[in-house]
Amino acid sequence: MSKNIKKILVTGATGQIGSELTIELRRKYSKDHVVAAGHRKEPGKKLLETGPYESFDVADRESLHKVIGKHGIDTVYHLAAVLSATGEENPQLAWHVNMDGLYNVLEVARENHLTSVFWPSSIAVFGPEAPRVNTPQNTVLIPTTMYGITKVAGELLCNYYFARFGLDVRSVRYPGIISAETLPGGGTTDYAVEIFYEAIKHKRYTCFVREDTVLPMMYMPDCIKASISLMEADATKIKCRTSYNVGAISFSAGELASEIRRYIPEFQCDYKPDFRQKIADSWPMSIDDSIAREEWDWKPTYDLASMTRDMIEKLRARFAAEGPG
Ligand code: AKB
Repeated sequence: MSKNIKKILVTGATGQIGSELTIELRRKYSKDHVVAAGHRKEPGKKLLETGPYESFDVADRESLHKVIGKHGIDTVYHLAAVLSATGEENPQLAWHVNMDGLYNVLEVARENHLTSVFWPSSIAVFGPEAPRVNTPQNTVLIPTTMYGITKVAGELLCNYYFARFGLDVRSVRYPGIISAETLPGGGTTDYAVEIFYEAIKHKRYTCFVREDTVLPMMYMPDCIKASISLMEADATKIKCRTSYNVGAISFSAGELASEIRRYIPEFQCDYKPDFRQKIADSWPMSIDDSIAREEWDWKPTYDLASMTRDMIEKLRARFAAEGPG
């Protein structure tokens, strides 16, 4: 455990990333020092049994303020957000949750002199005008989704709070995250997780993007590593206060299906693109993360083969333990 034990609040702790990040932070810093927070979704047993849990809406500043005071929080991982596909179905909700939530976290952090804030941005900050291959850290940011717009505005807000108030806000642009614990909800990259569940359970999947759709992805252990190692890096190394590109793996939906077929040869995947195809087509296919690698030693561990092997092993073990149904 580190010398200065942090008191951490994780918002969005019932979500895909929050549920695993909370457990890892509890393992690393002691379970009583990491408060999980959720709102709409019921917390799982593991989250409730391993440490404190609070239920509140982060868009309600008073509740956030109270929780920060009650637990003596000094660090916030602010993950609560509406993702890209839900954001296109309900842009007003995306703006409200993503912008009011972030603004509240930054304001409460400023007022209470918190030590640091982590907030994830996304590859959704890039739009069709940015180069799609090896997309650079600094390029034109004109996203065409409400989610992407909230992420660009959020990056600028974080940069402002650092420059104007000295708040230590740090951020990475998450690609699609693949994981075996909690399903994602409402994202464009969700197919890359659903495909595993369906391949194992039913040996069939209908993918909502075209077979040749290539997007940047990352396996959960690398996502957790990126988030925590950025937060633990010496402040002098962090030159970017908007958000860092972090790359890991890029593959097409068809390549993922073929990799899964190495373990489930009878797996059949067909493709019926819906409104999410347009979102995917506006995003990068691969990411240039050389600045994160240089400044705070970012390096992913998993490639397509090792991620697929691990996902299949984990899900098979979980489904076997859960039994039929
Ligand atoms: C989404 O698909 O909306 C997210 C993201 C890439 O930020 N997974």
